[in-house]
Amino acid sequence: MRDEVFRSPRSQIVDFVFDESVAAAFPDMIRRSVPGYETVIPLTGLIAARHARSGAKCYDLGCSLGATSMAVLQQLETPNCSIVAVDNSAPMLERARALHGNQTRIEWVQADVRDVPIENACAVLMNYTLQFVPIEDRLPLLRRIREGLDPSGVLIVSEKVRFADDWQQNYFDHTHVAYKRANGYSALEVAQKRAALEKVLIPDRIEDHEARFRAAGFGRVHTWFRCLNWVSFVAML
Ligand code: GEK
Repeated sequence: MRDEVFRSPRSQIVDFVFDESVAAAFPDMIRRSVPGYETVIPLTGLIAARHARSGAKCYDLGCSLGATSMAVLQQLETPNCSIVAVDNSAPMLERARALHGNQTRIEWVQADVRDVPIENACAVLMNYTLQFVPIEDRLPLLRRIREGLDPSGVLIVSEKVRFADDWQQNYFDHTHVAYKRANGYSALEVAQKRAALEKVLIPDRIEDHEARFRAAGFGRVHTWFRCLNWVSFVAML
C-alpha cells in the first residue's frame, strides 16, 4: 500500500505514532524514507546468522512488520535457534502476525523494548528503533542487552544520526529531503512528517553511539554501513 499518511494538509501536527495507518503503509514508507534500508535488512540477517547458536535466541527489537526477523530466518541454518520479535505497537504486531504467523521459529511479543527480558541471546537486532527510545533509557537498555548476550554474540543497531558540524548536518538534511522528494513525496508530506517526528525520533551523533556501546560493555564497535545520515553499527563483547 502506498504511503499517503502525511499527504493531505493538516491544521495541526501531532506527534508521530505507530498506529494503524502507519502500519498499513509501513513497507512503502520505510523503503522511500530510509536510504539503504533495502541493503541493511538482508545484511542484518546474514550477520546475525553467523553468530547463531543452537539453543539460543535472536532478538528483533522494534520489529514492525518483521522484515529483520524474516531476513534472519532466511539465513538461519543453525537448528534449534529461534527469533523473538518485539514491538510495542499493537497494529504493527497484528499485521506482522498476519503476514508471518505461520513461521514457527518466530515468537511475536507485544512489549516495550525497555521491559522485555533479554536472555540467552546470540544476536540482538535493533534496526531504526533505538532512535525512538528516550535518550536517558538508551544506555540502561544497551547494558541489559550486553548482560543477556552470549560472549560470542552480536548487537546490530541501525539509526538516523546527527552531526556536530552545522554544515555537515545541513548538507545531509537537504540531501535526505531530496531523496524523499525523488521517491515521490511532496514538499508538504516531507514537511508534515518532519514536524510530527521532531520530538519522537531523536538522533544521536555517531560518536555518542560509539561511546555508549563502550559504556555498556561492548569492546568491539564498528560501522558496517552508512548511507547519507543513516548508519548501521555492529557491537560485540
Ligand atoms: C524494520 N526494525 O523493518 N518498544 C518497542 N517497540 C518500539 C519502541 C519501544 N519502546 N519504540 C518504538 N518501537 C524495523 C523498523 S521502525 C523504524 C523499525 C521507523 C517500534 C515502533 O512501534 C516501530 O514499529 C519500530 O519500533 C520502529 O527493520 O519507523 O523508522
